[in-house]
This record gives sequence, structure tokens and C-alpha cells, in this order.
Amino acid sequence: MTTDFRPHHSQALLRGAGQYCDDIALPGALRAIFLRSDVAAGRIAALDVSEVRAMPGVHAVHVGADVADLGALPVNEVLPLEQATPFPILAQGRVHAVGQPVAAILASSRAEGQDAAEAIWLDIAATEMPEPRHIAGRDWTAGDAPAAMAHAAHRVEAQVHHARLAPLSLEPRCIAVRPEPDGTVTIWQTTQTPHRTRSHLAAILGIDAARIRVIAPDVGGAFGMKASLYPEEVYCVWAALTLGVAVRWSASRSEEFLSATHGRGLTTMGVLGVDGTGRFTALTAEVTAPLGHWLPNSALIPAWNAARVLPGPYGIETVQIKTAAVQENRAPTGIYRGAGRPEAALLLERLVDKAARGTGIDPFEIRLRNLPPKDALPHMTATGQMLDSGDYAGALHLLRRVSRYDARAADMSRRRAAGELAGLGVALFLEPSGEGWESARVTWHANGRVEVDSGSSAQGQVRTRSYAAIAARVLGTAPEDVAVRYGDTKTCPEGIGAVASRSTPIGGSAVHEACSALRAARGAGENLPLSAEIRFETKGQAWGYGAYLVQLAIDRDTGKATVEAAICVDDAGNMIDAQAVADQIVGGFAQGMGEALMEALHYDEDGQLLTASLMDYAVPRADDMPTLLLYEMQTPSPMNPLGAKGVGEAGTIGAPAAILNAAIDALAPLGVTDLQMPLSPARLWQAINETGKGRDET
Ligand code: SMO
Repeated sequence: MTTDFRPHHSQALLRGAGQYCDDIALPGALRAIFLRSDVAAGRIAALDVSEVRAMPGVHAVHVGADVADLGALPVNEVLPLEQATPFPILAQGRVHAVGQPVAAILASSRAEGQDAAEAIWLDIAATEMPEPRHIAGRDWTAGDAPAAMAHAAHRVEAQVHHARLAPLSLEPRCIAVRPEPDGTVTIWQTTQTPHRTRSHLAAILGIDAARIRVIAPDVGGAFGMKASLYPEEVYCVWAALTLGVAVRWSASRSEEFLSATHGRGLTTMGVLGVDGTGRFTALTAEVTAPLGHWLPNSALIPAWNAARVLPGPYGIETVQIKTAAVQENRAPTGIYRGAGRPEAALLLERLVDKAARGTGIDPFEIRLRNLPPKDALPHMTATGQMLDSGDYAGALHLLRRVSRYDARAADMSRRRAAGELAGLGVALFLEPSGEGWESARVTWHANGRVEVDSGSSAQGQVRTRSYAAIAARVLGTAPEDVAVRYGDTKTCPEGIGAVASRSTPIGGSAVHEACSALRAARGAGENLPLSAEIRFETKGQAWGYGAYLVQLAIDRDTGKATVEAAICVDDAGNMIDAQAVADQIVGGFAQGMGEALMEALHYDEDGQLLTASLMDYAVPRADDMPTLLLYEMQTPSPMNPLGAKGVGEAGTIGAPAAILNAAIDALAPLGVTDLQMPLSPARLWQAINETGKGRDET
């Protein structure tokens, strides 16, 4: 069982000694194998599984009709949906994406299940590929943006395309299900949100949530991809309960590319109005987000986040922002590290950089001219977001100083004069870290040991270390005397989970409040052992932020971009665990650099995924990473007792914006004003050579 205390085991995880879902021993469990559509739009003309049922090792085969009565998956409607969306567990007569499960086999072994899947007679008559369908949208308006835009001294426009990205957690999706003799079911699942799994399964299967126990063992990365329930997972639970047998499924890497949620994919367009003094007077924008053939719970979050965060920290009062979410016959999309925040930062910081070029104002100076002074916070943005605290100008001043910006800029000029392509990019960004509540139960024993049970969860972070530090500080014990547990709906209090950079500001504050209650009880003379369980509700979002500078060079002959230096100023509020903060920034930067320079999923016009393996999908490696210079500010958040802000997504938000600005700065002498990600060698080579100035003219 995985309900043991999990000590400070980040080292164990690094050494391969973690216990992941696929490590759970489940004697006699049947392996679920899915036969998937190889067509993006079609009608199932023939599906014959009768002979397959008699194949060696095959215990059961199911098709769409067997699971037609299951309920729908709830969708978080941050943008109102204009129609109900399907949640097919197995295809119901038609297929809507390559990779959609059509039939499921339960077999004694994976090999026997795969043999059976190949033997199924499936004939799909391809139909015309439908156009993308607009199914959700919402506008944010403040002031008269068209009028303000008409009066602006300068107007700059930008468009940013985000390729669909593979979240690519090291551990693919996995679930193991065991029906218990008492009619309950125990589920081990690699998930960020075990309580969400429980409540959504109860709704879909029509059973009492009290019958369901969900355990998230060690989770090998997730990045948003494991925060929503999948059809394959629902099938495994349904099959185990229906047949009364243990069932497990472990996705292959190919299945992850084809049927796990993709991140990003958005297109943003914006216009920024600027007055004669460099002040931003109006912002208009359109955010278009792709949705897949079915909608996971968090499908609409990226478009919503991109829109609400878009005005950034700049105090732009007049905005008109439209969002549209369009369904297409492709894999589902969902949240992915940053989840709309990188999209907001990229469009805005491209616009701000263009405004700097258009007005001839230095990139630091134009940003500084538009930032509220720190005593103007809390500040309500034009999209209704309450920025809680921060010193944005201070972050830019610090970045300018520690990056030795003026010397660097002079160095760039020298290198350009010598024929090199090199540039600098600045980006300022926000990272809202979640709303709502989280829970904690803390027991303080007479021998001084402390047990913390959190409703939060983890996907590989050092949650145990951070929460132990919080408890130890309040109770005056050593962190080693604090055991932290999470990720089990039976033993832990009800909670939300490891999403949206919320685990320290909200989940950690729950631990803090429970410990504070215990300390107060001790102060009032009560004897140990003592226990307290609390539900902490944050007063509002804690807004982390950062300012990054990237120095980037492009090889003129090959188009290869190299990030030569990156200087990151981050404000995560009061830091609980400075090492964890630094590690999150480094990991996030790597992932953001992946989006900026190399990652992209490509579909052809027939809906075939052309990049469905690591042979075709490039991700950053250790030697692609520059040495990061990290500097911190610590502006406490007034929204929670720790004064903490989230930082788990910071690098992913700031890196692509700074890298894209740096690449355009590098190619600006050639007349390049726009580039789209990923900044692959082929794309940069083309940009260099299409301008006609990139070739050797001697
Ligand atoms: S993209 Mo995150 O796991 O909310």
C-alpha cells in the first residue's frame, strides 16, 4: 500500500527508487489494451470482435455500445460552452480523431492484448474532415478600446502562434483498479488531483463517491496533463466494477502523443495603442484556442487564463479582449504548465517590444513608464484581476543591474558590427497562483513527532520537504520529526490537488493554519497529543511575477539559435524552500525554452499526427540549457498567512517571451520584425535568407 509516510524522498525519486503506479503489485490484474482509430473523421462500417474473444489470454472485449450509458465528464466552464460536448469512453459509431479508443481488450498480458487488438476486424469509412467548430467564447471589455485606439499616437500589432505541445511527463498515464470484497474500489492513478478523480468517477459511473478510494502514488511528472480524467481510465474502473476483477492500464509513449492532452496550440493577435510619451492607452486582442474531439475538465482554462492575464502588470485601463475556443478532430487539449499565462506574456511582451522599437524608447524604460508604483498595489486590472502585491519596477531595475544590461547591449553592438547575429530580449510576466481552498490535518504527538495529512498532492515536487518546513517552523520542531502524507482520498482530508502553482500559497497555508491552531491550543494549556483539521480559503490569488533577460545568438549559416545567457528575477513572495523555488524556475525555464526553440506537434490535413514519437518531436536536453543566473525578490502576498506566491510555472511563462524577443532583436538588423515559434534552425535560416541581407555580400 502507498499510505506509508513518504519521508523526504526527492533523492529517492532521482535514483529511481520511487513507487509509481506501474510499480503497484496487483496479482491477477487484467491488462487493458485499446484499439484506436487510425482515421480522424469516419463512420465505423464494421467492427467484429467475436473471434478475438476466444484468443489466448483474452478475458473480455468491449465496444462503444457496452459503455454507451455512462455519464458525461464535467467541464470547468470558465468560458460558457454553447453546446454539450461528447465524452465517448469508446467510439459510438463514428470516430472524431486519430487515437480515439474504439474497442478495449482485457487480457492476461500486454502482449496477448496487443495480439488481440491487431486481430479485431475494424473498418472505418473515412468521411470528410469537418471544419473547426466554435463552441465557446467570452469577451472582456473595459472602456472604449476602439476610440482609444483611434486616438493613439502609435499602434503596434502582433500575432503569436503556439504549436500544440506534448506535455511529455517521464511517466506516462497509468491506472490500477482493484474491486474490494465490500463493494468499494481502490484505484491507484498517476494524477495531480485524486479527489477530482473520485468525484468525477462517481458522477460518470453513477456510484457513491464513498465507494471510491483514489491513491496517487509517486507521480512522475504531469504538467497539467494529469489533472483531468481520461476515457481510458474511466473504462478501467467501469470494467473492474462490472466484471469484479482487477484491471490496469499503462499507456505507451505513442499513446501519450496520440491521446493524452496536448498543451498550447493557441493563436493570439493583439494591437497596443501607445501615446506620444510611450504610455500604453489601449489593448485589443483575440485569443483563439483549439479544443480536441472531447473536452477534459480543464480544456477551457488556457483561453480563459490567456485573456484575463493579458493586460499584465502595466495598468492598461482600456481593453477589448475576445476569446474563442474551436473544436477540431484532433487529440484533446488542456492545461499545460502555465496554461494560458505564457500565451498572455508572449503576446503582451511582443507588443511591448514593438512599442519600444516603434517609439525608439529603450525596452526597460518603456516598461517602467507603464508600471504602477509598488504602493499602488493591490491593483484591479482591466480584466478584473486583483494584483495583490509586488514591485514590478523594482524587478526591472534589479534585472537591468544584475544583467549588466548596458554593457551587454554594447557587446551586442560590437558583435553585430563584426557580422554576428546576436540579441537581447526582455520579458516581464505574471503568474497567478490559484484560487479557492485547500485542506490539512495535523497531529502533534506526545513524543514530539508530527503528522501532516494534506488535501493537496504532488507530481514530483518536494512537497514533503516544503510542508515539513512549514509545520516545523510553526511548532518549533525539527523538520525531520514531521511526516507528510498526501494523495489518498481515504486517509487525507478532501482537497484540490497539485495544479496552478497553488500548492505552497494555498496548500501550504492550510498546513500553516492547522499547525497554528495546535500551537494556540498548547499555549492554552492543552496536552499532547493534539489534532486539528482545517480548510483554508485564500483571500484571493497571490500573483507571482518575474523579469527575465535572455541573450541569444543565431548561427548565420545553419540558423541554429543558442541561448547564451539567461538572467531571471523572480518574486515568489516569502519563500518557504529556496532550493525548491530555484529548481522550479530552472525546470520551468527548460520547458519554456523547449516551446520557444524546438517543440511542436504537427498534424497533416487528414488529421494524422506526424510527430507521434520522440524520433519526431524535439525536446531540450541538458546541453541545450544555459547557466541560469537567478535573483529573487520577496514581496509577501497579503492573501495568505505564509505571504507565499506560486513559482511552479514561472520559467515556462517568462522564458519563451524573452527568447522570442531576443531572437527578433538578433535578426532586427536584417529587417526581421516577426518570428513564430518554434525558432527551429530551418525557420531561422529561412528568415535570415528571405530578407536577402543574410547572405554573404562580399
Ligand atoms: S498546468 Mo497546472 O498542472 O495547473
